[in-house]
Amino acid sequence: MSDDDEIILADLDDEELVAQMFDDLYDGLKEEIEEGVNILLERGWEPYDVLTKALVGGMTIVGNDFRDGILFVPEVLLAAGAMKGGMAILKPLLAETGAPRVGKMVIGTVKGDIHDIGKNLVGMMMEGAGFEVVDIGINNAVDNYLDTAKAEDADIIGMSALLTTTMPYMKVVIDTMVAQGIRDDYIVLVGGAPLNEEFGKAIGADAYCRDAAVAVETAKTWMARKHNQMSA
Ligand code: B12
Repeated sequence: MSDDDEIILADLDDEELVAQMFDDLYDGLKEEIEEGVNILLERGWEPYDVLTKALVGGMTIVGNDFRDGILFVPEVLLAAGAMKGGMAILKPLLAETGAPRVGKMVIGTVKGDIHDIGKNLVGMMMEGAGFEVVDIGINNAVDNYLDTAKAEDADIIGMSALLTTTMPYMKVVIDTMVAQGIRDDYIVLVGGAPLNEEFGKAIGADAYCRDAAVAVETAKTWMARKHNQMSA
């Protein structure tokens, strides 16, 4: 095919379209990603499937090539921008479940770290599951977490870190909570690609969650425990 031949996304079948969306995400083509998301939704795809199969799937490829030195920061930023375009369309749909408010979460990326896609995804999924989410953005110092959690009367503090150099900051936040005698006032959930279960335990978090779906399930379980404790 010559470069002049436009690919008509709507003419592709689902499998071809998702493959094309992987390419478009890789190339940072925001409008094409938004169009692809809309087409899949029109074809009856669940918003969650569009998110995980088309967008997160595409971002995984970007992540691998970034790791291997094939892609660089400017390209990854463009890909992230395209991903966010698609996520913006899905956000209201994921939040539209009409579920009763089951708890409140303050979520943010830790100090020194500006990665926010995973955090945003967790926030969206939590909202979709009926949680109220207060997003404090990126690069958060301990006071941002604790002041907001107090002001908002939150149940859960969620911390995200994507760098091995920033993940230890989660312990700073938890240690500060212990020092202030407020550790048990909140459920602390942590996540981000370089973390694991062991790290979560070592720093004193309540749970490490490998992805947004696990975050929702874990948050629900811990909220149920909290309610049981209160009524006991
Ligand atoms: C996109 C990206 C960027 C973008 C970020 C854009 C943005 N708005 O977020 C840009 C280009 C800015 C960037 C910059 C950098 N990046 Co970067 N980046 C990535 C990349 C490719 C993808 C991350 C991502 O969005 N993944 C998709 C989301 C959906 O997944 P996720 O974040 O893991 O989130 C899921 C789970 O982890 C979990 N989760 C996440 N957070 C939370 C929070 C809670 C509370 C819970 C419960 C769950 C949870 O649920 C999420 C959804 O399922 C990763 C590669 C990778 N494999 O992760 C590198 C990566 C994280 N980056 C890396 C590096 C080195 C950098 C830079 C230092 C590069 C540089 N030389 O400047 C800078 C750092 C800037 C800074 N100070 O933060 C390295 C880190 C290596 C390390 N050992 O620390 C990685 C691993 C790439 C690599 N292999 O080299 N990056």
